[in-house]
Amino acid sequence: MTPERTLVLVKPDGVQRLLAGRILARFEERGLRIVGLKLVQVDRALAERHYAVHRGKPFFEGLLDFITSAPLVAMALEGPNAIALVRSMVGATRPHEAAPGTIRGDYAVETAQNLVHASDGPETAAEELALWFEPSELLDYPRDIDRWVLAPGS
Ligand code: FUP
Repeated sequence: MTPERTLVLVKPDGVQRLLAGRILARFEERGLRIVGLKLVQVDRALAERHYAVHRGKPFFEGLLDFITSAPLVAMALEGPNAIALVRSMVGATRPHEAAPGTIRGDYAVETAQNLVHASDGPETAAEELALWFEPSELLDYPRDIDRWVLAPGS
């Protein structure tokens, strides 16, 4: 099938707790490829656009304060069914409802500091990737990448 692309953020709590590499490794170990990756100090305008769906909710201002408080890691991941796959690995929004084995289920206890953001559908993935990455920052691999990875030079 055609691979999908999705946006994942390791939010400031994840970077602060030195979990960015461990979280990225989970996605790589599962079989997703990195197609974009950067450390970002988010400004208020980007934060407001990213969380526009939550404008007016009681936690909105706190969410903006949190996401702009310190650098985060933004990544674009690619693979078959990447959007749903990543969501299932991240776990429920409220960590006490997140299954053990998910990222939030293994590392988080607070909803406001639940480590990771992941796009929740094809439309939001496309919108969020365009919001967080310039087109030139999203890279392609050779079409025969599996052969290239498994048997370099052959
Ligand atoms: P998710 O898609 O799982 O990241 O969850 P949402 O888009 O519903 O929420 C985005 C972020 O808002 C959460 F990661 C944390 C914050 N939030 C709260 O702080 N309180 C809430 O009741 C709901 C969400």
